[in-house]
Amino acid sequence: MATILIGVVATSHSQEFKDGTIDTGDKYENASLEHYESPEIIKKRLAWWEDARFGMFIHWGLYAHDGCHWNGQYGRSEHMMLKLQIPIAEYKKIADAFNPVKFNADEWVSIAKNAGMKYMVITAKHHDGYAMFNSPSNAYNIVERSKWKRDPVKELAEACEKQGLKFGVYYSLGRDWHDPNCNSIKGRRSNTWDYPNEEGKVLEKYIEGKVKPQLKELMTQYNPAIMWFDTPEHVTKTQSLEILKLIHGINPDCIVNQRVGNRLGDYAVREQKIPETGQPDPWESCMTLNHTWGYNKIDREYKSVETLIYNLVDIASKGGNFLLNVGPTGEGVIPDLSVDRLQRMGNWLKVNGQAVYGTSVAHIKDFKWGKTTQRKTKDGTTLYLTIFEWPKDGLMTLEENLDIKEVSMLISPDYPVSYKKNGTSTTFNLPDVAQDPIATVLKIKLNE
Ligand code: JFZ
Repeated sequence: MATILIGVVATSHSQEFKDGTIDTGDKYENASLEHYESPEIIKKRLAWWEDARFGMFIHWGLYAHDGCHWNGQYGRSEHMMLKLQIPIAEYKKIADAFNPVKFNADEWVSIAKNAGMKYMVITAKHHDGYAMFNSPSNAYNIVERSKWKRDPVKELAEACEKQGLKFGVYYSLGRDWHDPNCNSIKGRRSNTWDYPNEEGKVLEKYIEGKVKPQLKELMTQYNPAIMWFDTPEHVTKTQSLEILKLIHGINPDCIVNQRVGNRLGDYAVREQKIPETGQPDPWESCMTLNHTWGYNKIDREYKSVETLIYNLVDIASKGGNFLLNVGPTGEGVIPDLSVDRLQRMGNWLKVNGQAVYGTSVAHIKDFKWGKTTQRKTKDGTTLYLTIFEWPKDGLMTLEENLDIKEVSMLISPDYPVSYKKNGTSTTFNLPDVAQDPIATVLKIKLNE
């Protein structure tokens, strides 16, 4: 967990932001979470998750059918139904046609595993309200309403179990464009074209009639290790607490993210960005590979593998987790450009994963060549210095008086790295050029 504590900004009133969302906690970067349980319970629940560091987010739903297009119009993102104000009667036709014949759960899980990811979170229900799982309580679901009739959430849960990844589900809480009672942000984020009477909507009816039954199904059918909520918006604190208790009543080990609303949940979420420093709460940064969460056939601008590895190590150095998104196609295929990036991240992690998994924040003064992490065991502390900018002539001076037992590079463990102590600083003599074109990790075991 992050050990740096920074100023806590507490605001009790909810506030509306420019983009129309309502504050439910995660925009106040430095605000702390509240818990209904003891810190020990939460720490124990998060133990595997804090070691994992890297997970796969999957946005997959009807919007992927034609890559965020509908009837020749561009729907921009997984928000296509709202953006184009597609009537439910029309959107249902996508459901009828959805037929991801190439879907293979084991393949998706292998892609995640080869990338070095330790967990997976898939959209069980996004804002369009369509359940991508078998939902006996609500017929608007993939098993009932698609040619395909399979349950990808079940298949992925099983494949994760088989291949040793933790499995989680995403559930859109405060937005549901299929439910007549889900109101959101004065109509700007809800379905007002099918259900124009925004004032007549009763969120409670939606929570009781759809959310709770579906959460019970998700919990009992797939036993997820994580419930990843989104857009809590008008959900009250009482409702957030009821939802948490419903989940923990079925599985007390299930991790819940902050977007269960009202500053509750086990960990904080940062979206599409990395904070400047460590955070008071356990945290996760979720990010897209290109610009869109759901599969968008014209969005081909991808982050480079260098940027992605930098982001992962940067996040780890601040005590956080990286949840990196893929948007599979309507056929059920993770796009090649995504697989390529993930595979190369995995190759780097095979050599350098020690610097990421199970590490914590290290406090090295003025480390300007990259990012640092550390691992503390009963045998002492090991520092990992991930170098992205190679020091000139291979000479790297840390303003630290280090009591060193052993020092080596993970990529070339036999290369004799020498060092010289000079009062309060230590200078390492590294090769003239970087050993890894992306990042070279220097591992320093300290005497303690
Ligand atoms: C939400 C969704 O609307 C989006 O489609 C995607 O699923 C993403 C992971 O989550 O978008 C948000 C939610 C919260 C913020 C921004 C976008 N926020 O608090 O800044």
